[in-house]
Amino acid sequence: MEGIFGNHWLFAASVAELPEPGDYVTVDYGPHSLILVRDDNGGVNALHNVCRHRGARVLTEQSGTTGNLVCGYHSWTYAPDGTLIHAASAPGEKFDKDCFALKRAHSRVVAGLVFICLATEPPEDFDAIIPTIEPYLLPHELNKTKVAYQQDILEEGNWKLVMENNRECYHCDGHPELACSLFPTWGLSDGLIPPHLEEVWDRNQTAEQELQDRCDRYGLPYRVIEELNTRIAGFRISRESLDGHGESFSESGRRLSKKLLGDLPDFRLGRCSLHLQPNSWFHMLSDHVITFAAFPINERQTLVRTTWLVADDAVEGVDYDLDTLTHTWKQTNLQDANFVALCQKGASSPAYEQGPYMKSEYQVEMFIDWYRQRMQEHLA
Ligand code: 3BY
Ligand code: FES
Repeated sequence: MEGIFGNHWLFAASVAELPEPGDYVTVDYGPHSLILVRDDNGGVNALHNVCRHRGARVLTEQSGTTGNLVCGYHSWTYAPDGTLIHAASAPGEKFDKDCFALKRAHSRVVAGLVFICLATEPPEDFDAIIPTIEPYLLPHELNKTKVAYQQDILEEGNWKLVMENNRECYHCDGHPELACSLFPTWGLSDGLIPPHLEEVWDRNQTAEQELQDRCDRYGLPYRVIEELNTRIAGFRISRESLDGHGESFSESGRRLSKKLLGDLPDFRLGRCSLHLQPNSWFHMLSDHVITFAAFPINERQTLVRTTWLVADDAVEGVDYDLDTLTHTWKQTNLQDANFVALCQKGASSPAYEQGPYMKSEYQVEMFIDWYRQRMQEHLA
């Protein structure tokens, strides 16, 4: 927790989860609890959810709207920027309210995604990746989206198992719903295609070429940029084709919401996917966005929060059906949660010995490398 979550920029939420001034969400990373509150200028304050009086949790709901933040124990009252503005029966001039503001964490918003950093001095390398990733993300205009649905799964596994599982599709035979649209050949390359996926691979190659032609026409970036183990803010970004109609994560690959996001010119834009170390991944489509965050609870449990965003003017029941919109990834997440729990159980056995990674698991290795390097630096 100290070496990774205490030192790096962490994904927390998207701006759609706190659209108006005063809107807040609370997020926990192990023992840390943070309040993210939207301020009047469109920024997001990140405050430690720990009362400066006797330490009570100040906000206990996962989300809501508030003017000031009032601790439920003795009513110490804080402004949305954390300043202490009221404490009853304070001991006269000896008590300086300015010394008891809620502690702040660093926060920043990148293309509508809210990140926090618990370190005193946040690593600067995050700045370096922003110009690279923003051109992929900005066309989806997350500031003009709303939350259609949020799913929390308490996974019975260490957060690293959650991330490892996300970084490969070697297990994608276990995702029948996802395999309709997300090519299960993801992570494979020519010469590594198992016989049962050869037909899918050919379709994948054709779809990829068509998508790239379309992106060239619209000026959308699609190239895979993979810096998963080289920088402090390790990432992978790309725009990749989807199977079938190539529009969205449905059985046929057709759109799941009738409203395009932002000013996107076409539904057939595949998925713009961002994988970020240490705790998040994102799929941005023409009709909706899905954000995924892993919040460690303890060494054996992780909360995985998945949020589906649609255009803010899309109407449920008219432009999208909630069950259909969320079906593929709800199922996929449950299947993944099961894989993670199985690994936690198996790897906890004294008989466990690490086996080799296969070629299509190279991104798991990159995650491990990233983790090992960061931990070595931290321990040094
Ligand atoms: O969601 C992801 O990004 C990864 C890649 C493909 C499957 N998987 C769960
Ligand atoms: Fe918050 Fe006392 S612990 S007011």
